[in-house]
Order: sequence, then C-alpha cells, then structure tokens
Amino acid sequence: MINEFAHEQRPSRWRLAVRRAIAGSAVVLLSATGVVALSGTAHAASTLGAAAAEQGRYFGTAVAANRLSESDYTATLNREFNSATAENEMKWDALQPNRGQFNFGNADRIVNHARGQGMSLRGHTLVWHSQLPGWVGGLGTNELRTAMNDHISQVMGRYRGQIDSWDVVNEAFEDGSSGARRNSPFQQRLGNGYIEEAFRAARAADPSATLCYNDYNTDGVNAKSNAVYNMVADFKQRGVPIDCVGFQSHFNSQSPVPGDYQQNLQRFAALGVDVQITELDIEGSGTAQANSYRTVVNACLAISRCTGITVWGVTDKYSWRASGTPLLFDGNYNKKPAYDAVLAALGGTPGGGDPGGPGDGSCTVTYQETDRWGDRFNGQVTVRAGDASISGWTVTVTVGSAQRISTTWNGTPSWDSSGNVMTMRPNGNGNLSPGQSTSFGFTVMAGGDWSAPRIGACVAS
Ligand code: G2I
Repeated sequence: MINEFAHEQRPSRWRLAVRRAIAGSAVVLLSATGVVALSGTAHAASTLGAAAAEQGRYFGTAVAANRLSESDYTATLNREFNSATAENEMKWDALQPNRGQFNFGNADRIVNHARGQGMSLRGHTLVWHSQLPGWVGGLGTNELRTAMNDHISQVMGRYRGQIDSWDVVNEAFEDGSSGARRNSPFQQRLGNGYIEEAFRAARAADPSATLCYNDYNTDGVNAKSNAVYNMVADFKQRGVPIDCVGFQSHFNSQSPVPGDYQQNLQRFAALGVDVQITELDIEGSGTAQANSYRTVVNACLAISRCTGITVWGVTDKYSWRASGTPLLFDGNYNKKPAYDAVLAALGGTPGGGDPGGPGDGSCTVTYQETDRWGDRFNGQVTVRAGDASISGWTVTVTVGSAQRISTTWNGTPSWDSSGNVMTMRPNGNGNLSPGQSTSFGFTVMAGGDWSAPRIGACVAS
C-alpha cells in the first residue's frame, strides 16, 4: 500500500529525467533513484528522441537483439530513439522456455545496449497468451498461479530499477463486441482475478516500475476499449496497482487511426493512469502515412499524461509486417515523409545543416550505480552529445567527505585539493557524433555513506 501511494505521488523515473534535462540548469540535481540527467541545450532538436524530450516525452522503438550487430541499424537506433522495447526477447517463451530455466542473454543484450546509450526501457511482456511455452498451458490451477507469480518476480526482479514501464498483462480481452476476457490458459484456470493478481505481483517485484495494461484494437472508443476502461476504473477504485495503459496502435487501411483516438486516450488518462503509445506502426507511404503519424503524435502531445510513443521497429525491412512499410525509416535507413512529419509535430527541426564543431555542441549526462559490494560501489556516467557533434566533454563528480574514489576507467581524471571533486575528461572518447554517447566509470569506497555522487552538468567542447 505504501508503495502504491508513493507511486501515485511522483512522476516516473523517465519524467524526472526529462524534466531535469529540460531545466538545463548548471545546478547539480540528484533524483531519488540516483539517476541524474543534466543538459545545456542550445539547439532545436533534430532527432526524434531529443525533440520528444523537449516535450517531456520519450520516443522509443522496438529493438531486436539479433539486429544490434548491424551498424546502420544501431546507428539509427542510437541517434534517433531514447527508449527501447524488446520486440520478442522478454516474452515468456524467450525468457523461461522450460520451468525454472531462465535465458536472459538476449534480453540482457537489449537492456545493456539501451542503458549504455542512456535510453529508458519498456518491458514487454509478462503475462500474455501468445509466445507462451507449452509447459505453462499444461499446468493446473495452483501450479499456474505459482508459475505466473514466479515468472513476474524473477523477470522483474532481474531488471529491478532498470525498466521504466512494464506491460504486465498483454491482450487479455477478446476482439469484437463481446467485451469478454480472452479465453487464455490464465483466464481458464485462474478466472477474472488473474489480471489483478499479476499487477499485485508486479508491484511487489519492482515498486518503482510503471505498471501497464497493453492491448490492440483499443485505440478508439469501442466494446473492447470499454471493457478495458471498466477494468482500469475498477482497479483504480479498489487500489489495485495499475499506473498506465498501453495503446499498441497498429494501423492500416482496414484499421486507420480512429477519429476518436485522442478522446479515447484522454478518457483513460482521466482515470488517473498514464497512457503510452506502445507499438505504433501505420501501413502506407508518402503523405497519407505522414498525415496519420502526425495525428497520432499530436494526440499524445495534447494529453499531459501521454508520457511517450514507441514505434514497433526501426526500419521497414525488419518490421513484423514489412510489406506494409509501416515505419519511419525505409529499408535503407532513409528518413521517410512520416519521419519528417513526426519530427515536426514534436517541435524538432531536421538536422544536417549544422556541422557542429568545437564549442558548438551540447551534451547531457546520466548517472547509474552499476554494482555494489560490502564496502564500495561502482558508478557509471554516460555522456551523450546533443544535436551537434562534439570533440570533447568535461564532467565533475563530487563524492561525500567519507567517500573516496579509488579507481576510474574510460576517462582522464583530475582532482581538486580536497580529493572529493573529480573532473573527468575524455580518454580517447571525446569525439561524439550527434546523439552518440560514451561512458566512464569509477569505484567509490563508501566509508559508510552509500549516497550517489553528485554529477555536474556536462560541458561540451
Ligand atoms: O504482432 C505484432 C505485435 C502485437 N502486439 C504484441 C507484440 O508482441 C507483437 O509483436 C510481434 C513481433 O513484432 C513479431 O516479431 O509478435 C510476434 C509474435 O506474436 C513476433 O513474431 C515472431 C514470429 O511469430 C516468430 O516466428 C519469430 O521467430 O517473431 C519471432 C522472432 O522473429
């Protein structure tokens, strides 16, 4: 209960970071979670992520682990997006193919990549009837309940504090006019209460994560979205921990952006949950596709509780429906008209005209504690270039008087006379292209003080 209350009272980790980034102040700010994001933005944003951040939102994409080795894919991902969702790697069949046997390798690859780039993460998905390994469907009621709760606690526990939002339950309602729950193994064995149970288990597993219900064909007001709406209203009224509703937003000519899209998302937000656009893709091309994307972005921007947008892939060529060319980059990673429309709707301006150069760029920093032992912890600072390339950066790290930095890596440190203020400069990693990031790290001997170091604003050169 205390956790639910605390959650209600404060914005998500992402929101905090965004607000602080926008503040752009040189004053050192430290969030409750120990994540710091500071910037001195001087340019109109020229990437989706940077433009969305200036609107207090994230702009993310689904990521496939096996594409991260393709340099064009990764360059586009890193440059344009500031949030990532594993397209398949966090589904039940990928993570726990046999009971009690967890395979976190591919999920870890995505988490590590995203965090290394300073991106936030959406977790997709814990309880879903699809991509469910055979052993789950064969369990009886009690066993299934145990397995569901175990899966939630193991998976969310592994990534506790690292994943901003989780799709706790996915696609639990039938299509069409019935408004009924989908007849999944969970529904059959555990009954209507399984959704509530999953959300309660999720809150216990990571009290700071934003917990979402996620579905498709719920984008406009219809029987299915009404059923979800009634469930969310009931959960809020009874104190069942739900923080967010995800609207997948897979559109094509048979299923275009509904005329009441904004109104529908708004009525959910009015229940006291965040709304997120979680799997956006719109089949088509040219101006028509661009117009539909613009409508979606404008709807989100018009709703203060619409906290971000995720598109369901980086490039058309790897889309789950590639023939419909539904994404923002074509198969050669060229920006499509839909990209230009989204960037403009977010208030950004196309880049390319600004070659950057010394003193022209800006950078931001984020801090994370990456390890902790009995007497010490490791910290990592990620430095990310803004909209122009930079050729150098300077960041100060101030530790408490009882603390001492014993080791550093990937940077060139210098110290003030007290020994508590370290000024870090590059060690061969000073040249960053727009949106690119690098990290340096250090070990802090805690001396009994486990508070996070204060990270100064990034100064670019
Ligand atoms: O179907 C579109 C999305 C609808 N909402 C939930 C999402 O999780 C879902 O994503 C898609 C992925 O984009 C596909 O990539 O989910 C599909 C499965 O339900 C994914 O397709 C699977 C194929 O079915 C597998 O054969 C394949 O091995 O992708 C796997 C990895 O490429």
